[in-house]
Amino acid sequence: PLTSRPVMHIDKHQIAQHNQRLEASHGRRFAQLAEDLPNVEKIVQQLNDFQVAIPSWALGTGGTRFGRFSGGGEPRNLEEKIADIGILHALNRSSGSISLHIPWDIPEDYAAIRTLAAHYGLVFDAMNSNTFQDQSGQPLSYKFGSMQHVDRAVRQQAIDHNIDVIKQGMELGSKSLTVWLADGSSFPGQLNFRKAFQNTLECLREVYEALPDDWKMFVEYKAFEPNFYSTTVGDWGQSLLYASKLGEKAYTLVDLGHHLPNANIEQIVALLLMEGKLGGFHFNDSKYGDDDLTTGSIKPYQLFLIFNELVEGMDSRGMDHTKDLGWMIDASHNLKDPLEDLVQSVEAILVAYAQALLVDREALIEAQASNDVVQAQEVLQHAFRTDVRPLVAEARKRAGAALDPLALFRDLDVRGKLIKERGTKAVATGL
Ligand code: AOS
Ligand code: ZN
Ligand code: ZN
Ligand code: ZN
Repeated sequence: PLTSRPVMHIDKHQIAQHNQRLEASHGRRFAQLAEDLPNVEKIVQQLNDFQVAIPSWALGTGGTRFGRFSGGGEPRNLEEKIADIGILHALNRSSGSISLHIPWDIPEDYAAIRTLAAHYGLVFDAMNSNTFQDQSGQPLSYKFGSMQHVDRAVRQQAIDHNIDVIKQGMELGSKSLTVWLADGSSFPGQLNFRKAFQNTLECLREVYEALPDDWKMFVEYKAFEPNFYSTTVGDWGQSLLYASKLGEKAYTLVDLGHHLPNANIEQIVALLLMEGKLGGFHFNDSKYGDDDLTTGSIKPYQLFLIFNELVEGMDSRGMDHTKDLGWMIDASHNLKDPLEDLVQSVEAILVAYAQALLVDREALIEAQASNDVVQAQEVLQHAFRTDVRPLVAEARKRAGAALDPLALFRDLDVRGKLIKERGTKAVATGL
């Protein structure tokens, strides 16, 4: 129930004032860039339409297994998580949806939660199930896996949970279920790989059967962690195998941090798209493993190359950039203010997308057809090295958002106000 309306919110006047201050310098930089771009209006519109979902678990300070250092003012419940994303969306108008995690976010009153989200202009993105932890009062343990488990009763519990998550999502207007399984083994001999796969497939099938017709199921893969010898949905091949066997509503989900080092993610994306089996993304960045760092903070060129494949592949299949794939951030913030980190991540995603939209497709096709390796590289790097930030800022301005969301966040002392409203008490959130 909406007992208290949050005190902290950003209004149109604050944004207009902020934009007015920056307008002269922004206008100059945008005009200069626009002069050289034939299709600038179209690109700005595409940037305007692009929305990235925010996971409910990314709004508090994350941690590692060694510790967690809370920053204060963190959301204490689902209502406050929605309010935080409302703040973010007011600043950038590019993060108009929230992805819930069950059971971390069980709504008490679905209608009230829907109303609150709508108040901020937010909708509900993919629902996330959790069979990687034991919840208090849960009859059977997931210590040795969930859907892969040797005991049918444990598998049934995992199936039931996922079906329950679908039902909760239906109440909220969500249209997809993301299944990430921690299942696997940490020592050779622990698992029969084939049986683990078959058990998992059988469980996913039962969940798939419960999926409404207009829903999608995303099968997320991950190379390792928490298991360190094998993972039962360990790579895109295994995920694609499950998704293909399940049916047309099942897709592979790519989390950028879930590959072995140096994997060519852009090639994976291209082939999954070709097969019509790419479902969506979890954006983040990493140096080593599932580091869950700010998107674009470590390997911005890789992010651009991924978007380059996305734009090329989606356009060649006639797909809608805004609706046909699930775009979500999946990050954890150990050092930064979570909201500032998310502002940076959304910006990085839009920058990479804008750069990909700039790629001269015809020139690239020509270079490829004539084996002109040098020219092919030039075409891509020309787009990547263009400073597209004025395009992204212009798109924000036209959407009624802030030219510089991070600066406005700080000018308004949003975090200070949230701390006043909510206190400094640490609130444990997700992973
Ligand atoms: C775990 O490593 C995966 O990235 C999941 O997508 C996600 O972090 C988890 O489901 C959060 O609950
Ligand atoms: Zn993920
Ligand atoms: Zn992950
Ligand atoms: Zn991650």
